[in-house]
Amino acid sequence: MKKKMGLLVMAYGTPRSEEEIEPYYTHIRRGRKPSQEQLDDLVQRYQDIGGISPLARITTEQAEGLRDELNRRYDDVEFVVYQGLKHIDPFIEDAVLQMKKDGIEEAVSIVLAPHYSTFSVKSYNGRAQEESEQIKGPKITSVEQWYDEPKFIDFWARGIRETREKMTEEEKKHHCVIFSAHSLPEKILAGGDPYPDQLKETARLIAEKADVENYEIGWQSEGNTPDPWIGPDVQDLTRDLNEKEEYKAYVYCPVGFVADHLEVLYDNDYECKVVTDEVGAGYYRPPMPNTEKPFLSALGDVVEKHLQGQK
Ligand code: FEC
Repeated sequence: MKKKMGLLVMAYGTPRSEEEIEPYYTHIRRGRKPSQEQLDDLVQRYQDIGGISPLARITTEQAEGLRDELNRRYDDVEFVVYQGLKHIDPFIEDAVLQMKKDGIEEAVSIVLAPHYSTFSVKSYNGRAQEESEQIKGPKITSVEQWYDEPKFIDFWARGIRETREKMTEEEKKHHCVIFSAHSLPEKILAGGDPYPDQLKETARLIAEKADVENYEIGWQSEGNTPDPWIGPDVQDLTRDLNEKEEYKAYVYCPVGFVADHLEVLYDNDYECKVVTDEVGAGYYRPPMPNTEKPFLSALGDVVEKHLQGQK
């Protein structure tokens, strides 16, 4: 008989209806309700990308796709998938509890975000471990990072090459690729957080693989708080580059994310496009990993290496 193993796939989560926006936003703000103005602004951004985010559907499909990928690879193990979300149900704790109820004794967890930070991946993994300790639940081992996974790098490199094919001859000669991840408060840097260096390494590997001539690192989607956030912000960066270099096009690669969602569809496709229109340059963004087979295969490699003790 096959051994059953829990596959805990953790992700940010998104409201599934307009009514869920307020509780979701309150959870992101650690229980502080947003003001009416902040809420209206967020509701408007969701409306601008079509009402709600496609993230809920994509996360489910990614989790199921990874389960299927792993079940194809292992003859002696049956992976049973559980989705655990950071800011909406099913929360990470709900998923761990469900595994326990289902009699799962051993599980592997992965966060659908490539770069490790104390602010993000550490908190996902910490919540899963804490819940499992409290309920004497399944023994969970966690993947911590996968920013340099070869098939993940190949995915973006291919996207950039294909994007270049769509450019005019002038754009092909004078363009800049901007690799980005979600900004975080600058205070994480004081503790030596590896997040910025991991983003740099992802960018270096992709740029090398795709023969990118000019590239920069930027940060995006910073929160609405008084703290200083890691910069440069991708919009400011574009304006600065335009003054210095006069690129004819910019290729935005939000490699810190893995799906089409608000932070990409609004912050890149709308906000960055406003800037490229303003400076008269072309706007390009290669497709996100979503449920593309090579990406699911990259995640499969990550979990397999982790189970072999290599990651
Ligand atoms: O619904 C969707 O389509 C978008 C979902 C979404 C993803 C996402 C990813 C990350 N965030 C990270 C950190 C922060 C910090 C704050 C913060 C605020 C928001 C707000 C929304 C939101 N985030 Fe998010 N993030 C997504 C959505 N995020 C909505 C609130 C409104 C706004 O500021 O725009 C600031 C919290 C505070 O106020 O104190 C910090 C990080 C990631 C990438 C890693 C991951 O996926 O976990 C880091 C997707």
